[in-house]
Amino acid sequence: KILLQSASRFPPGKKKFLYGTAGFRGEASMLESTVFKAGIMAALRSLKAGLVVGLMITASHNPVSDNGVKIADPSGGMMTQDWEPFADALALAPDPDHLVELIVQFAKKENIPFGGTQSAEILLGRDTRPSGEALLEAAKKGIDAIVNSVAVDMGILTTPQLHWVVRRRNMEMKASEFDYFALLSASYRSLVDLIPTKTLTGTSDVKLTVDAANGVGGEKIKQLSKLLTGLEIEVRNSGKEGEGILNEKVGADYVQKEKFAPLGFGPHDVGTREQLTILNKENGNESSEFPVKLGIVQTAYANGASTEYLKQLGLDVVFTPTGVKYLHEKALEYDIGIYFEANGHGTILFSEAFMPRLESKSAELSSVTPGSEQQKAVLRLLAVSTLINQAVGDALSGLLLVEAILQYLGWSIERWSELYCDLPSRQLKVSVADRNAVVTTNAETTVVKPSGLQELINYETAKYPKGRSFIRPSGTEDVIRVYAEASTQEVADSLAQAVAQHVN
Ligand code: NG1
Repeated sequence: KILLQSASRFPPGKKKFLYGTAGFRGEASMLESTVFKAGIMAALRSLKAGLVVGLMITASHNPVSDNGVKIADPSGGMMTQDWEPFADALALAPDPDHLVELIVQFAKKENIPFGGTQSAEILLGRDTRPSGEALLEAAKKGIDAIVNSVAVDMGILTTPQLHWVVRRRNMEMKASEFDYFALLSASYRSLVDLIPTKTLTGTSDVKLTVDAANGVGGEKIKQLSKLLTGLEIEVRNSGKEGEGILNEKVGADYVQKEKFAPLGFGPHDVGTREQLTILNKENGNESSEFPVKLGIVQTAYANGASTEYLKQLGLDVVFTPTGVKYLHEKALEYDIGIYFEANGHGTILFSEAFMPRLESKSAELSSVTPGSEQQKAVLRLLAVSTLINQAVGDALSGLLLVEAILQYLGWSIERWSELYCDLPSRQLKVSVADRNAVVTTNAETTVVKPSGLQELINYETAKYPKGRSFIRPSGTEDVIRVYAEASTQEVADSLAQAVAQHVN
């Protein structure tokens, strides 16, 4: 009855949303009913697991007028894909009666202790979008509509922070925002302290300039930097009043897709590219004495030159469709699984089986050969495992890791970016009536539907030296994305245009 009453206050909007690449996303003013339903979903997920789950209100790098909602599973990862069809069904429910019927059926099928004594706890986070507060209220109403569910408003957080807090709460470990920053800064310090000679910096502080895209990260990185020693961080596009608009000509996604430096950065600033291939070199040495199954997971958007470079290093590179949920799942198959999307989303996972091996090796070496290079290498890996956010990737922890590695190697950022040269590429978006008319396979590199379209793409691609091109429906915007890569920028642009014409 409570559910029916609440649901009638959140009638479905005109627009239909599906749980896409990273949850439900779209124009903020259309999302209220969907976010309410996501609140219900999150409560059911928590009831089923008997653990804490998270619900995040964000649209990441999308425009400020958009918003979105996604659920963090008890592990701290993305919501299990098994529940996505149910999420879609709820979102599409035409009226409160259908909604309640769907929930009751699903609870039965999934054995969810619905209406019993089992309780649910859902941690809510949101980014700085102005629409966030009202949408968070809608999520709370959804949670309140499920008996014995408690919503805990964590305030403004980054998505990776919320995922981390959920993971740690369920591990019964300290899990406040301060604990997160303290862990990152301590792990960073351990890594820097393990550097034999500081070839790059000498004794002076290292200075980093960060583009915070006028978003939630601006304030958070300032808080983190207060705990860091030996590293000075200047934040540009911090999100403060008057600094600029969220994601407008700023941010990693903008830099990667448009190939411009963010606003506020000029020709004298370096390091606007997201490139984490160096991590592979750091971890890539397999020794038969301590075998490590290491894998790199990429998507089709990874520059072809990065894939070639990784393969030349003898590393195992595999591909999945776009979206952290897919990359993460694949990376879990390795002792150390490294995954990054071309726009910077990603992290490193240390498997549950591998961590105890690493810890016992560390204990063994500290008694047998304390201070040896081998012991230090193991300590470094342990510090990496706590510095990197293993719930879901976090640019804040990623940049500290990169910084520590560059210092360890005595490399400048220029030296790093010279490791290999990206192939020229171009990304375009094409608006179509129904983006779901395009169906792909082979990690999104081959079009299955509409028939004949892949042949046209092949025909265009074959005309250009080193040409590679694919299309796919976006999971976060109402567009078909076109990607093209070729030997020169001009050629990559022409190939992208030619393929886009066929999509049109
Ligand atoms: P879609 O809209 O499905 O392409 C985009 C990004 C993803 C990921 C998600 C979630 C590209 C090509 N796609 O997904 O990498 O970041 O948004 O934020 O960059």
